[in-house]
Amino acid sequence: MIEEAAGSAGQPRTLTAAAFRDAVRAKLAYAVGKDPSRATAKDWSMALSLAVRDQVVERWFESTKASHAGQKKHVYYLSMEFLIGRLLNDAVCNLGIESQVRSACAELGIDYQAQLEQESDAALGNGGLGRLAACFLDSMSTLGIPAHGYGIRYDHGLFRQRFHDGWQVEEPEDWLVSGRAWEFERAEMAYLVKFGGQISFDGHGATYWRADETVKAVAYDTPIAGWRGRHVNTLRLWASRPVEVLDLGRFNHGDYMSAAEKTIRAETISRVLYPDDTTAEGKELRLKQEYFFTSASLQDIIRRYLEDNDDIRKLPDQVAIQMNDTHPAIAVAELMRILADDYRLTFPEAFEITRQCLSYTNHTLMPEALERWNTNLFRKVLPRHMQIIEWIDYHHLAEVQGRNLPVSLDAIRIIEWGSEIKMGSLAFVGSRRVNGVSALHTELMKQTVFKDYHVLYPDRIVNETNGITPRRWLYECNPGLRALLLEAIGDGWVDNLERIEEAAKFATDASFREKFAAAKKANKVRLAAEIERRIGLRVDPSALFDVQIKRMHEYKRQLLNILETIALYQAIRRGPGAEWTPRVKIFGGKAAPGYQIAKRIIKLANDVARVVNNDPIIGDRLKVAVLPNYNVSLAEVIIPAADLSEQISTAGMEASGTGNMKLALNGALTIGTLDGANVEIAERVGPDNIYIFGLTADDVAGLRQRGYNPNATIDSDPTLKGAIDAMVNGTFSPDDHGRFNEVADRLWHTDWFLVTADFQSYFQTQRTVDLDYRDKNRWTERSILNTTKVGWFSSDRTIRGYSKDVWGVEPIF
Ligand code: BZD
Repeated sequence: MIEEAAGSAGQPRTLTAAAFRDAVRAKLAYAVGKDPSRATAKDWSMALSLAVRDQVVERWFESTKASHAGQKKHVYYLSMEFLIGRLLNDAVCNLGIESQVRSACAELGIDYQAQLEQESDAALGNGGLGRLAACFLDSMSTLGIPAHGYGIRYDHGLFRQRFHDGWQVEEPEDWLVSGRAWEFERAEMAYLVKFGGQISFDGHGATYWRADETVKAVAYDTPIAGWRGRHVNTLRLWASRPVEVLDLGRFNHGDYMSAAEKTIRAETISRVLYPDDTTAEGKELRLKQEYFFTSASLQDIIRRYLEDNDDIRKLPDQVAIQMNDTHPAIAVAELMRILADDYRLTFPEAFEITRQCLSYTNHTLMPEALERWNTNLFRKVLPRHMQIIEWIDYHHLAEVQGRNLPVSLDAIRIIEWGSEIKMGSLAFVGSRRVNGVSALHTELMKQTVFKDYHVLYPDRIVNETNGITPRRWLYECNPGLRALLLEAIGDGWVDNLERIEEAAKFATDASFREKFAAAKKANKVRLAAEIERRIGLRVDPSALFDVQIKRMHEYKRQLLNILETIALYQAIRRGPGAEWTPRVKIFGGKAAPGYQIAKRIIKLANDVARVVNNDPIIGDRLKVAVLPNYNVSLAEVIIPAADLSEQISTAGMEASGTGNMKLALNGALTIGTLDGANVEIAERVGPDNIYIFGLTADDVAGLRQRGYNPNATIDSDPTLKGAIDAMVNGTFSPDDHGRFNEVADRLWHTDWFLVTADFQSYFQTQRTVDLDYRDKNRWTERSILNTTKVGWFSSDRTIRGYSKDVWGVEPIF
């Protein structure tokens, strides 16, 4: 038993280093089964994690009791993705036991940092959407909002990216292989989920669904501790299992393969995360995944509700369910099905209750990324839900027809032309609130994709600008800056990030500035070492570190950055003697495996890097580091080291962005378009501390409507033309001159993402950055102002917004 004094609520308990050291030893022996002399680094890391986990578990029990006793409304966050990353340091920091843990490690002769790196990343997400869900879990626990996150326990998270000759190669990710300290399997918490089959009615109001496939959803729980361990919520992930472990009959007949067939079929559902952040491939399986986790979660929510309540009609008093994008939008039909078929409510009653419980967050306006399901496929997999959606569509249209409003009925149909179900429409119609993720994005939702719905339900759309947890994205990943802030203003900012502004007054204080610059430099040295370790490239830590880290996508315009790199390279070659500001361009990001053009752009980045980095004329004036396998852990090393943050999407296309917030909080200045949350960042840091360039969302819409001709732009801009020409004349691909022809052709002919239209403005702005970076004092001052002015972008603020505007919930303390 660990010796500790029980603290009062909200107070960290005291845990001695010696007690913790003994606990780790005990875990190593009795849980891992190893003697210290034979233990590997992995074994120690497991023992350490298990000992820390014990500390979380006690608080977890208390939180569970408190949320039951408080009888407060509970939040259920349904998300196909939770990109939580590593958990050990997060738990240690949130519990406030870092010094004890570090001392214990020192006494045991193990290196804490090295232990942290043993843990594999839980990469159960593609990008921003999944990471947002993870930040929200941290904030809900920190604020004491009783909540569950519900998702899928994929055997394989997002693929591992390797470069082979500069091309992206995808390898399976296997985060579960070496055991996981943080989760608890709940074999008893299992629900049946059905697919396919027939629906019949008994003539007395009862409906029967005879499915032709049934699987079991088994729960795995991970406790999520908030700041100072004040409250611990649960992330419950579902694994898909067969209902019967084995077909013994077939097995006994020697038919081993088909005996295992059902198991394989069932387990396939939670096998992989779809590595696609635009369109879903493997359509049927994806639909099954969506229904699988939504159904299990709703069954679980209702079971929990009925533990303390007996009137199913009052479900909305206790339950707020958030749909993270449309991936769980089938919840609209599933909740109605449960209420109508299992609890015998009428459809109108069930629909009202459903609409009171559910809300929906939209993360994209791109038409190709809005989910649609073919009705034949849908009917085959979910026949009962198809009937319910037809009812909702009919009922909702009838409701509108009676109101004589200026909307076209075709635009608000959920089922389009009888052949496709628009999941955004289903989610909208079945929700209490629908939110966008930045002010601009929400405005555009009202004006574009949800224009007609907004006329019908003018109060339904609300904005909740995204946020990031300052625990992971400053306190944990940037110990140097953390220490400086603690010394200067105490720790109030960690759970009230707006208080970080108290340090703004030090922006002109020479000694603070020096320490701030030193912390940044140390982070750059750390990143430089990581770059060398990963790709063998040596970079100078005093150069400007210019960072673009995000999924590879045409609208995010990595190509604009690469073209600027080429143009800069050409300019340096033409005049190497001029005064250049040394720059390291750092790229990180994965492309969806089927997204050919994005993969070619990765190849281009690597080809440009190879030529630039090996050109003796260039030397340290310009280096290009394309880092493979960008993930949460790598982000934690890159972000604290960045000087310049590239947020250069085509205006109107990035819903919000959250990397922009993380980088600004860690003192990087943004170069960006007026897109997504950049707009709100610019308002807060002020025009002197950000580099805004290019077309606005209105300009983009206007230009596209008028018809843009990239030809004229390219011909009139020799810098741009020179860069595009170099791309196609073999400068970077001597082995295959035609490699980038298609990339160039798109720029010349359509340029949907307006790379060429924004190039000149971007290139010139970068040259201003070059000049500004030379004034180190002034740059540091502006960097400090970035860190101290973006406190509003804490996900705690975002969660307070959802609690008030969307869920109607209050903290339990
Ligand atoms: O969501 C992203 C947006 O592109 C960002 O602008 C925004 O900041 C974040 C959080 O709101 N969207 C995604 O990350 N989308 C996906 O990852 C995704 C995954 C599967 C299917 C479709 C989209």
